[in-house]
Amino acid sequence: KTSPKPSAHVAVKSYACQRRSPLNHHNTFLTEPLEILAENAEFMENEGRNIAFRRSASVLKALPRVVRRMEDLKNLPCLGGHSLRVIKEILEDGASQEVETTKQSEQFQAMKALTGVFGVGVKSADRWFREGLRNPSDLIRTGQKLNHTQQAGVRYYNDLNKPVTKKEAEAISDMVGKAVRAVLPGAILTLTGGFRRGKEVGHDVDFLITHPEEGAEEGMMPKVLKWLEDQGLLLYQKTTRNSYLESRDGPERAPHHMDRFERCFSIFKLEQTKECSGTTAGAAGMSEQQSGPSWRAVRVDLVVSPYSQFAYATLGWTGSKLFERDLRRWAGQERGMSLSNHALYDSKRHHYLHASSEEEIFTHLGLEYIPPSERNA
Ligand code: DGT
Ligand code: MG
Repeated sequence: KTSPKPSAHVAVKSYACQRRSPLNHHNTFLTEPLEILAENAEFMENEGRNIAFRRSASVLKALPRVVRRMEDLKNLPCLGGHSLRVIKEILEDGASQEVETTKQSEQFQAMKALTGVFGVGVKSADRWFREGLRNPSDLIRTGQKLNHTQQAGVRYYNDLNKPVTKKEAEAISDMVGKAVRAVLPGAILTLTGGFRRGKEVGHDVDFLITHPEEGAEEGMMPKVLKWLEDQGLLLYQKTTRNSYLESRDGPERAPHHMDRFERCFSIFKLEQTKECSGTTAGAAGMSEQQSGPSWRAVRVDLVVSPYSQFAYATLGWTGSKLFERDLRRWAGQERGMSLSNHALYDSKRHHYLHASSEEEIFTHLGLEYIPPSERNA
């Protein structure tokens, strides 16, 4: 037997789904710079580098105390040479040159501003950047061809880049709850995403809808949307159809990250109380948002799931993104299973594993249960 590790060194597991990652941790001064580099790698479409920096940051989030010396990082998984150099520089000089240069770079700033438009991905943003465009006003000024989503994204740019508070999420939850119960009594609405993990603010509000009677949920999305529309609560909506049932290959064949639930990307019109309404004057060229400070636009995602898949859908939509990614990786690499937002498939025994709660899914995967508030990997 080997002697136990000195108590100064904490053991941290290598998959994010094996760790507890609280919302508030001790090493923000290191994780934020690493996440800047991750984001920049994302803008460069360097997925390997993006994930490497995200993993490094995530490991530091799970530590029970502040990192003060490089010594403190001994035996920790997922910390590559590049991340270690960045951490060392921050510990020694208070900042990393590479991170500071990245933050100041015209490309990083432009990519951040352009991908900050709802409906704009890295590819379009990069093309526009290379054409000399730097921000959403440039898109309008130069008359770029925008799809409906991007038009809404530009129109509500300021509001959609303002963090959504928990209070606002609760107000929207009340509205959606009313809509859901009005069109289908007995339907269940769950708040997912970052707010379910205990975040105080978010970039959107995520919901999952189901009904205990299997099949009753079918066709409810258009009805919910019509109800909301009739109340004047929707500024924008785009529904993508559930293609799970029609799919010829089962979920085990579908790309892991792919989700086939009926889903609606929407923008809500949220009435504001006097004290929370700041100025909502649009940026140059985005003048349609002049209805005064009485309301704001909020991004809302709605997903409808059959009851039989509800546990998997809940787990899949609660995040964080890295936690989800590692759950799927764990399932595949360590268990020979395939996990999606719909189901868990045992590839060795050739069958699906039923689950009616998230706890059961963790058990199927041979993982200790991690509550949503500790999935902030
Ligand atoms: P934020 O930025 O405050 O809204 O933070 P989150 O964690 O709520 O992030 P969000 O809203 O982008 O996504 C919530 C979770 O939903 C995320 O952790 C994974 C899942 N998710 C988001 N988009 C997709 C998607 O297109 N397909 C699938 N399968 N899952 C998704
Ligand atoms: Mg969210």
